[in-house]
Amino acid sequence: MSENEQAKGVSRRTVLGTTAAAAGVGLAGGVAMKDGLVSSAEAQNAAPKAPAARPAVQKTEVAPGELDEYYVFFSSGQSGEMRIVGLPSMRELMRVPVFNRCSATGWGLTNESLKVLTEGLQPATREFLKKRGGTFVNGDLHHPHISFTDGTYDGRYAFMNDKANTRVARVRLDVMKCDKIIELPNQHTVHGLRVQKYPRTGYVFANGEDGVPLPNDGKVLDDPKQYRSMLSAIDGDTMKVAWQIIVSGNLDNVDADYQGKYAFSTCYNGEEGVTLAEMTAAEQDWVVIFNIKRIEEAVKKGDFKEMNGVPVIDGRKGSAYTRYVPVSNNPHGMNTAPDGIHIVAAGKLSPTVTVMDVRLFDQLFDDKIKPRDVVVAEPELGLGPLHTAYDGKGNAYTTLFLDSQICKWNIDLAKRAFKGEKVNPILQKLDVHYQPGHNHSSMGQTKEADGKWLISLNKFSKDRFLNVGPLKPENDQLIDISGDQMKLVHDGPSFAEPHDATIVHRSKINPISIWDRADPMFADAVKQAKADGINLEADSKVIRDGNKVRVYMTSTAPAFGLEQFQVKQGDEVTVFITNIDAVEDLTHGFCIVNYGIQMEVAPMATASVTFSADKAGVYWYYCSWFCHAMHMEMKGRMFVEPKSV
Ligand code: CUK
Ligand code: CUA
Ligand code: CA
Repeated sequence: MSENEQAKGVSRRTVLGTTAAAAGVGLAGGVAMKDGLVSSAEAQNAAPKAPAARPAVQKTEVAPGELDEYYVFFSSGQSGEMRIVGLPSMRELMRVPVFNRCSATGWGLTNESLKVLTEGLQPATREFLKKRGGTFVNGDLHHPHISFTDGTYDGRYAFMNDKANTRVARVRLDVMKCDKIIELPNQHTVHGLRVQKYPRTGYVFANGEDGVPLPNDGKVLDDPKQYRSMLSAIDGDTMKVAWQIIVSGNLDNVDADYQGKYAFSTCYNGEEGVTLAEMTAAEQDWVVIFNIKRIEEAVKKGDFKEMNGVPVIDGRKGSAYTRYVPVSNNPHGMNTAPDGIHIVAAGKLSPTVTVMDVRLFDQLFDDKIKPRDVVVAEPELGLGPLHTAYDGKGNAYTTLFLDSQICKWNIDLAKRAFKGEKVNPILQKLDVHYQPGHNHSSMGQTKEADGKWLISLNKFSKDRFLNVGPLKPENDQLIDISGDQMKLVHDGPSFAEPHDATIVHRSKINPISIWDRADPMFADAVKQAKADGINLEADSKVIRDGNKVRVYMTSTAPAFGLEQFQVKQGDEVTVFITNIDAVEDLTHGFCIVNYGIQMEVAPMATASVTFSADKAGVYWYYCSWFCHAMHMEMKGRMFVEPKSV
């Protein structure tokens, strides 16, 4: 046994151990897993032997000064930010704070970011957060997805969910900053998130994973029969919830078709249970299909209940707006193939994935066929299938969490096998290290899938990196899929914890380098300055307005417009910094020592921060971005005059 196999064996035992414990309390899931073990081994034996590893055909090295070919928009899970990584180098290029707070940029501290973080909160949440600094400080960002026009990325926005506090955010790809965050009303957690691919985004679909009473005001507690889960459709242009639809069971992952007609979600809790034992008790759960046109008509004709300002439609079993396709117990991933025809739900507890043909959905909604008639293949791939990616050449790549493998299989062969032909759809299994969740192919979630690269987002890294203590990084592995066989080419550690990523060709993304002074991001600061008779790009001045003090200053390397300013203890102070260096990459920062103030001011941006000057004394402020040979000297003093007694 090689070291890797050993490690894999250990991890498999560990994870199966958990399941075995579940089986111990009498779970059908445990049985399914046992069956899966046997059949997975058979499937593996039946798979053709992989030929000897051929050399990588694609260059993975990006030499100094060279640029990557792809952007990867990575989630960071419970870190709450979005990360931008270059592919194939796998170099981390940027971190974009979204649901988290950021010490470097001042996200969560500046007025501009606080506006984004607070304006989309529900009134009750705003009240709840009053004693907690006004915003959530954590988030759990799982699914970053890029806006589409006509089936491919249009480079406008990235949308993403916060599983922790039921929010959906939008990042502008021209400046790589978050400009909108909304909290979804009526829903409890948002897990799966994907966007409408056609004709454009359009809708952002956000899955509610956990059911709660509606309204969730404490009148109903331990009565799960009254709990509801729902899908939200958010208008990506306005970032307002367009409608919500209540489902039977719950919702895990979601995707949309290439025709603009349907969205579909996996449900792992058809049992509507509240414990592990209950959630895995049944033989089957389902995929729920949403008929977008019918739902829009329902909203038009008033077939909904308005809750917290949002039309909420009843889409539970028997509804005209949904169909429920039974699949093996506790499915997870939901992925549309770039052929625009096939969608794949991954089995998780079942060693199978279920392939459906979206062209059959019209007939299903017209009740001309039965739900299971839309299933066109159900290949058995291995243990713990979670997510599927595509190469645009008819092949699919499914992560096998328990087997620690990527299974490459052919959709057409799987369909033929489903019809009874003696063919094996499995083309190759590749060991990954270890326990993959999502995987992603280059442009693979668009009709322009190019079949070049795959990344496997592995949950465990164990022995793959220098030991950094009990908390280990995850391991994002790069795989060359351009040839007949997958080839592992790079291990990349990442911190807690990417669930999902989107690989976008660089030709689709065109960020600017210098802020436009008319940018809405600092429109409020511009407005306030105007009211105070200040020209932000030229004036450095202190304006007193009762006990409110507004300090305006420019920053141009290596000096702030003010070398000192004076306020009174207890004043509410707002400092506006405008970086007037219209020079690419010449970012300044503004930090006030011992006052907990720090923010980024990129070229031609205005950033502002408001605080209460509660401590009297001398406080130096300094530029925190190394901007000039005299950067250390780019500083000044804030005098806080003590309150007279
Ligand atoms: S989920 Cu984490 S591995 Cu949130 Cu897309 Cu499947
Ligand atoms: Cu400005 Cu350092
Ligand atoms: Ca279940």
